[in-house]
Amino acid sequence: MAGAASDLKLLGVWTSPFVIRVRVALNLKGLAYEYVEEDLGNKSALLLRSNPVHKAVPVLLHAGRPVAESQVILQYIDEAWVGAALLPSEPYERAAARFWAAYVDDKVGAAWRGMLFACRSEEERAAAVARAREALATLEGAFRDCAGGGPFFGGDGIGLVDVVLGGYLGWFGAVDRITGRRLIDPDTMPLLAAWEQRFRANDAAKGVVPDDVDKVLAFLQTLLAIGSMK
Ligand SMILES: N[C@@H](CCC(=O)N[C@@H](CS)C(=O)NCC(=O)O)C(=O)O
Repeated sequence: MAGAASDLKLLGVWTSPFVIRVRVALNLKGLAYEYVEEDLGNKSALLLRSNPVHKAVPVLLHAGRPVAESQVILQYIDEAWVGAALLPSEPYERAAARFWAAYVDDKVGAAWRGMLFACRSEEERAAAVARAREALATLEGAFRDCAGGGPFFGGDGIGLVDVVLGGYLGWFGAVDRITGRRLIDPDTMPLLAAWEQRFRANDAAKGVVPDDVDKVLAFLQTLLAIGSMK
């Protein structure tokens, strides 16, 4: 163990997919931490000092030392503390999990920005939604291979790919409301739809993955007003 959990502070924003994944991982490890909600329109001195390169959340401070970039933080948590492992122990399986986690942020993450923050018209939003659906359909196939018959990408337990994708679920609900159609459509993506239910119901995700669509949509307006997440 690298240090006491009471040494942990997380700078975040409650809707951020990147923050949510870290919170789920901390919960999975059973680590207590102080959560500090940031205002992206008025970033704290601690955030600016802790992540001077990107000035973005999440930042995990461990005994005062900052770790930035959510996927780096996730791997740090996995290496620094025992408990439920996010990454498999077998090198090939670790590589596969890292591949799909990177894919989620490359494809789903880019589409997420396009669907909600960077679209200047409904046509642009629709194009981003189509890109998100395409990426999710690919992940439906990946789930079969990664899960090996288990309930999660990580197999029997929640793993790296689960927390990385799971962080976006609150926003998917908002997109569903805006477009009037499910992004993770149970008819075309039955494995992912069932996975979503299991992920949301897990104790580590409860209270962390937003489920109040109205509240998320109201927060979207705040973020758009300050020009965040472009
Ligand atoms: N690649 C980063 C992305 C982090 C990111 O984009 N965070 C957003 C919140 S969702 C942020 O803090 N943006 C700063 C801003 O909008 O000024 C990660 O994985 O941690």
